[in-house]
Amino acid sequence: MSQLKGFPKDFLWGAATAANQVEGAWDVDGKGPSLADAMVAGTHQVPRRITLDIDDGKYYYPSHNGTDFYHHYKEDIALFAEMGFKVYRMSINWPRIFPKGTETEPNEAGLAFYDKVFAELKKYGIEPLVTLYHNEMPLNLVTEFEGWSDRRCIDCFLRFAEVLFRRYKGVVKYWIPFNEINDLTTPVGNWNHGGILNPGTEFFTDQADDPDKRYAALHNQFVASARAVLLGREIDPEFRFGTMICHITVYPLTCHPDDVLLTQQEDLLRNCFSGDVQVKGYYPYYIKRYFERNNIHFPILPGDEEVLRAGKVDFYTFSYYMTNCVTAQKDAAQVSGNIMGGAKNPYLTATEWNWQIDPVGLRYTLNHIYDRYGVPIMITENGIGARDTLEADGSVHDPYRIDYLKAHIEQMRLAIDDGVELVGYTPWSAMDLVSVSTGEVEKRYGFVYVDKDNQGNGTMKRYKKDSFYWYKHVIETNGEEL
Ligand code: BGP
Repeated sequence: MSQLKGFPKDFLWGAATAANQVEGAWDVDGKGPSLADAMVAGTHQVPRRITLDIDDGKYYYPSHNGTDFYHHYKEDIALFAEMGFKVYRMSINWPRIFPKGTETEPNEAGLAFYDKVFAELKKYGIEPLVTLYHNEMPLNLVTEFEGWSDRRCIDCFLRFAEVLFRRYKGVVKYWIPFNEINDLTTPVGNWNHGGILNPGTEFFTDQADDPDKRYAALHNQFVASARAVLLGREIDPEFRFGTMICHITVYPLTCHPDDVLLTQQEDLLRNCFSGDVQVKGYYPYYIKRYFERNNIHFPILPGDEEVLRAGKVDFYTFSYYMTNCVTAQKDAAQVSGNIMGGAKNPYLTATEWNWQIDPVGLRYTLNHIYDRYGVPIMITENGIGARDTLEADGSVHDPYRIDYLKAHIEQMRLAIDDGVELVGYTPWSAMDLVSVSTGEVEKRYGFVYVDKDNQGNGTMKRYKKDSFYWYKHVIETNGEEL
């Protein structure tokens, strides 16, 4: 591949996590509960229960101790540095800073934790990429306000953002206001993206839906994001903001025009709409018709559209795990996905959790996105959830993870050669953590193995997987040797 252009010299190699999935320490140093702390453990077969009254005696809640980054951050960041990370994507746990979300003064002990994390990253020259909202809404805002469907959340969020912007000016440059903001285009997004628990919802995978409320929540997040961008730029003109889209690229299952048309509609609604609002700054024509046809109504207040236009983001980021097919046929075999499944692609294999593996689809997606927006792109999540075995000598052999990442990085390189402005890559995940959809730790994603099982047993000791050494070499050679 040496005749290809190759990765730019300053390419941001690193990896990602989210606070609620790694930190643990859910009630330590003044932290309040987040909605993630109200999700009971599950598995691929057993759905995660949501309990507003957290009852540790009755249920096991995996985020309560996560993989204990809170007490291991020094050791963990040293491991990230050993791999040669240039960037670390992390989120800030909102209720660590505002335990209920409605306070006017932040919790100093919570901020002190992130001061230490950023100082540690700085020590190794690792650039932080900070997500402000990654499923960490204070639980109080869920019960008091019905989550993001209530506009008052916007001001609560802006107070949180302002505290961080002022404190970490000159420390953090890259911000992502909302993780996978398009998850609210699906009913499964109600709970952890919207903080909405409709009557009748017991389980994460099977939620009662009220589209008016759900799209009101999404609108409020668009406004909150745009206002955060405007405020951030006022505080520090050096700040750069990105959208973050859960990009589930879709193909027509057949070339029947009905399948092709359905695929286009699905792509516009799930993948394009939210990015269009955040990068282009307005609601696109097709979504307005979608709302009319489906009788969806929610308030857009005077001034909102101006704010969306003014508070556009600077760069585009997305998660990429799989692609799915779309068809008008009713009996097509199905596969799973993080926010939605789809029809099975006969040319692809899938993971144990039935997520289809499609590296070439990543090149296709990168070209599609760059053509649409023409702004710098980062892939902020990409990886494989798999069962790993810790050997007696402390080694972990994970050739399937190396194969998955290698195949995707090859396609990134081809996309760069196509002319796409890809500036960074933070695969999921830096270290083992709690899976969102199933609550398992044994659905492992990390380069670093953490000794903890699905029931919370284990020493929390860290071990370097084979993929750790492999990725270190990839970074050392700037993607030349995979
Ligand atoms: C994305 C989320 C991540 C992460 C990932 C893997 O949708 O942004 O937080 O968890 O999916 O999914 P899961 O944890 O369900 O395996």
